[in-house]
Amino acid sequence: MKTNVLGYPRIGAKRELKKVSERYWKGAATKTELVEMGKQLKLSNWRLMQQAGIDLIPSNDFSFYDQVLDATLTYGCIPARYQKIKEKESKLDLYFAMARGLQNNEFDVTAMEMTKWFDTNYHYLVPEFTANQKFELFSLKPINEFKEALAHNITTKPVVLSPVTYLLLGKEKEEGFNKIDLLDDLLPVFYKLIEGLVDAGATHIQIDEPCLALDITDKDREAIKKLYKELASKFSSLKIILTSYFDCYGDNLETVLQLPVHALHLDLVRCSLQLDDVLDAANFKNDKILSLGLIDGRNIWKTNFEDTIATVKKVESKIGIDKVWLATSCSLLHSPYDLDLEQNEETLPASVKQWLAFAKQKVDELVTIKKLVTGDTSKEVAAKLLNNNRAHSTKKESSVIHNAAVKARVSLLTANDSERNAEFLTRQKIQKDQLKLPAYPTTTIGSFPQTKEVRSWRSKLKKKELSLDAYNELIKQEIEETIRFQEKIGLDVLVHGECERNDMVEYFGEKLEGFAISSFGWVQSYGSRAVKPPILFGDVSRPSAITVKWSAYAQSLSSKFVKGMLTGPITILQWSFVRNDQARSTTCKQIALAIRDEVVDLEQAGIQVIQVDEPAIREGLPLRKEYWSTYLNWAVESFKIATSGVADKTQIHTHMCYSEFNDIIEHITSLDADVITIETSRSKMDLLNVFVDFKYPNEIGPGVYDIHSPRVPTLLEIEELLVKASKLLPTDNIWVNPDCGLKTRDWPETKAALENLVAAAKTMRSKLEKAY
Ligand code: 39S
Ligand code: ZN
Repeated sequence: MKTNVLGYPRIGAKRELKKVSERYWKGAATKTELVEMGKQLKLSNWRLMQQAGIDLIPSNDFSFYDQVLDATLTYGCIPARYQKIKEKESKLDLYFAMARGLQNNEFDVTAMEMTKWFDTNYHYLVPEFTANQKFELFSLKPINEFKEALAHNITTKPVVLSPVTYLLLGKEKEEGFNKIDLLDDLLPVFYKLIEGLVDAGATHIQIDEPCLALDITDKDREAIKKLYKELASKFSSLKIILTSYFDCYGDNLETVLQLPVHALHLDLVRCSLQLDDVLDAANFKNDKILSLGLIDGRNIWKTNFEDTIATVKKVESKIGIDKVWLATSCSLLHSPYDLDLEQNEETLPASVKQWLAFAKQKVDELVTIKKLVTGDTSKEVAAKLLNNNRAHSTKKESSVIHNAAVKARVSLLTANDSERNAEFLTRQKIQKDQLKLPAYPTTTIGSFPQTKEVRSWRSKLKKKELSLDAYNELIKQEIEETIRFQEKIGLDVLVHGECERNDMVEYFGEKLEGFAISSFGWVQSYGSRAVKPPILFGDVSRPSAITVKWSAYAQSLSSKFVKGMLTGPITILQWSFVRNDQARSTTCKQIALAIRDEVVDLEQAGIQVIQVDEPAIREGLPLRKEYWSTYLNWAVESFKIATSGVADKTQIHTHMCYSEFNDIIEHITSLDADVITIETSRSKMDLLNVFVDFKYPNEIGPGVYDIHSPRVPTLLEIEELLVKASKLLPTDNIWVNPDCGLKTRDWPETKAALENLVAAAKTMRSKLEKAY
């Protein structure tokens, strides 16, 4: 029986890679320093797994930015706009130009598009294909990393992204071809890569094929059959580990079981039922090893040893111990590094910590379970089992988890609790009378630039170098400046700027009951950016108001309306580490009730416009369509629970990013927010069409400038977008706002862009006046 780790986190236990990358991009660190940091991080991961006794240690799971972008370089699929950079710059600088765009005296190119990696909070860079796409083995990273480990006497298992999944994750940039038809051109390059790995001494290769967790077409399945058949005939002694994760093989199982691979990996955390499907399948010939993904790579709970041992024994009795591997469910990329670093009892008490395992602890779990299954009778291993049992038995009854009042409140919810009093058209009239905003009202999405200075106050507060009073005073000043700034440039609905928040989810986790907060539990979000998801371990409630003080203060400064800003229940659920001992729908409703109380308190404090953000609603969708409606029903209900406690005159806004709304527009509509702001500027308003076609009845703020780029949009560009929107939507329903929050931007570009935004809205208004 082997232990198999699918991938390891790579940003460094204390985000070392972030720090050196950002310095390198600014010109403050050398390429050598950056590359050396990469080497150190890889080596320390390999050593850790080797010393723990892991049998299959991954390589090529490291990345300076993103593993899909790495594959783009490996397969030489460089979009034409980077051709000049490719000729003149190093591969690493070309790579960063593709990841981040490049603007200097010589070059001006945009970055590749980013999107969510399956249903995770990780973003990958989307490959771009043209009809005549050419491929070449351009970067030898997988081979070099294998050799790098070998030089330290560590034989690794290279992890490569399958050419089929690679194509399916990419985007056709021209009409008239199907990306999967590019496979014939890509395969020779892929085989050359595999040959290079085999020549370097690789015996096992993990081929990641996560498209097998999605609904794919027969044509895609044929492509997969062809790939593995050819691989087996070309590399007969190579041991291929076919790896998919995040969901069941489902409809693809029959295909998968025919493939001539050495081992088949099963994500048994996300889909435990598929184990029996595989063992009972008519075409399961017991010719493959099963890699049992029983250690959760996406969450931070300790594995239940007893349950895991029982599963392994069951499989063993059917197919024999030599056919069973024990594995992480997916790459540990989505886990934080090391629980041992957590020493802050106040934010992460021992009572909760005893239930947790981060990446390093998960490696130890794998090895321990292997020992337990293979008859290790040492005292040390027996003690670990005892501890594990104890931790799990305390969980069922623990008073820090279970709160009867919260459970009762959820069970007493009625349909009434998720409906506003009047329907939208009535509310709209009341709100127009109440708010008296001009046509094309302007607003922002909520956050203003989070400067280094603001972050340093929080860092000093944590280190007790700044008192809470002094910190609050600084926050108040920052809010006042933000309000004055917005008044000066003439925005209509203001925001307080959210400078008091480290993150839109972690901040609420810190204030709600039922959450714990780690100190170093960082997980890569994209490139050098990371998030620290709060740990939702117990029933959720709100001990006291969270944002009211700041919003009320901001409102007291201005005669204009200040919008209250909250994160919605679905997004808090989706971007936290969530308990696995109760249905997510129940947990989501608990959060919804806490947010509802906050919404009501904001209204009580005189806030008339309240935004409840739900950027994660789409990525929460199950990977397979058959489960969508169940999810959407409780997600929509949760949002409505959170937002329906207010009077009709109170205007509820929501905001969503990653706006592919085509297939969920009906549910977006049923959220019944008075105003929705969405990301549309990159697509030049194309994303609006779905709202238009569906005759979306409520008000919309289609984003008119791309905040993910420092570039300042011109007045004319914004006006053009608004003219386009005004032809598609009733004037009464249009808002004017940026694409998303401004927290990653700097002040100068923010000011310039918002000035143009306000000017464009004014131009639109004057056109209206002329028309009447
Ligand atoms: N998921 C979540 N949870 N939140 C989101 O906003 C998003 N947005 C999308 C999708 N998923 C999300 C992703 N976008 C960042 C920006 C955009 C993102 C995701 C992450 C981001 O900038 N993250 C920061 C980073 O990687 C960390 C944010 C944070 O928690 O740098 N900041 C802390 C704060 O403001 C500071 C943490 C820190 O770096 O308090 N402290 C320094 C340290 O510990 C000291 C600070 C200093 O003195 O400068 O060394
Ligand atoms: Zn957004």
